[in-house]
Amino acid sequence: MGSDLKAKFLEVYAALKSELLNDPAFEWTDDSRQWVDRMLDYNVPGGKLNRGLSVIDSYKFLQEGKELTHDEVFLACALGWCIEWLQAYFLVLDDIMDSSHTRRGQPCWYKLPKVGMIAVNDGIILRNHIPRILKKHFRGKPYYVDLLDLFNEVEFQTASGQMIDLITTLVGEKDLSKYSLPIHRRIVQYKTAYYSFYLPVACALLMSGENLDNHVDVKNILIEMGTYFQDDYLDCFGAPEVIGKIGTDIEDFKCSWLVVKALELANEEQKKFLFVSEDNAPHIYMSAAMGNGMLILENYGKEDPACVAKVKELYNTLNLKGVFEDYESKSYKKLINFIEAHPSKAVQEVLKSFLGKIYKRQK
Ligand code: DMA
Ligand code: MG
Ligand code: MG
Ligand code: MG
Repeated sequence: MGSDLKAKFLEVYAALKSELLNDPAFEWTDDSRQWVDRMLDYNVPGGKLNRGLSVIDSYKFLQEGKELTHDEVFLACALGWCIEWLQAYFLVLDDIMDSSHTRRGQPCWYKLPKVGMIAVNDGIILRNHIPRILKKHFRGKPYYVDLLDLFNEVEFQTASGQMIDLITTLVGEKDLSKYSLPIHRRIVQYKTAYYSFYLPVACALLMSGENLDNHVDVKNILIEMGTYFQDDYLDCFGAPEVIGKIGTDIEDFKCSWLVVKALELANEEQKKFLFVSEDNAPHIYMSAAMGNGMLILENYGKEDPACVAKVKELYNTLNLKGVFEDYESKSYKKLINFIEAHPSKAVQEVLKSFLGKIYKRQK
């Protein structure tokens, strides 16, 4: 994908932003317009833009090499931006809920002194921009209703994923016996796979005049992909200057792939090393495999950097890096086999292009 396309994509961002800042449904003042302008620039375009750009990419594959018209490029970009807006909305709120510090190489929006909890309403504004963009540019299209329905469905799935991600960590019920691979997969499937993997391709399919009910197989492969390629590994082992954020999964007691694996692989001694407190008082701990215990963790889910370091130390002792790489390459092979079994070459291209972007990614 050329930098031309990215430049075009960013041009469309400027056009959409300008429409939103002049939305006739609101009586704008200089202050309010400036606020939204700044809020959008801070939160919407600063990411990798993979999801947004994938709409155009996928749409091209589905047109099988046919040159796209100006109008088609604009519409595909606009749908791409709707996904980026959706992500910005979820991330602004996610960073508050996860007590995160940085995002995309800058402080999280809510961390700015002038913003604080205004960020909650900004999240709602971001979310409201999506149907406004869709109405302005897609109202007359035969697939308009399906598009609205798609965004609604995916938003619901994502919010539900966020809900289970959050309630799994409830303080006072720090029971690690529920931290299993199936629960982890369920969280990732809902909180990221639908909006990151399925949504861009579904947008391209709708624009191509397809009925989504006829593409359940594509959806299943994409969800499978999204479930394997989560960012939990990067949260812990990614370089903050590369991923643009400081991971907080350990502090937040998240049901991350790493802790699930650690519970699966650690022997009793390693757990003791990890879970015994400073004063060496004995604590009860049980492995997830034992299934019924309350695990009192001394180090997981604590703000203290020394505790976080101990957790990472155990991850290293267990060679979770190597375990992840192995898991990643096995998942890749499995997905390639799924994809190559698909009857349509164009769909295969869409799926392979997606997989290529995420395999062995550093950010
Ligand atoms: C974020 O999950 C999910 C959505 C819907 C944006 P996360 O908290 O694992 O993301 P990150 O690690 O980027 O904060
Ligand atoms: Mg987060
Ligand atoms: Mg989160
Ligand atoms: Mg994460």
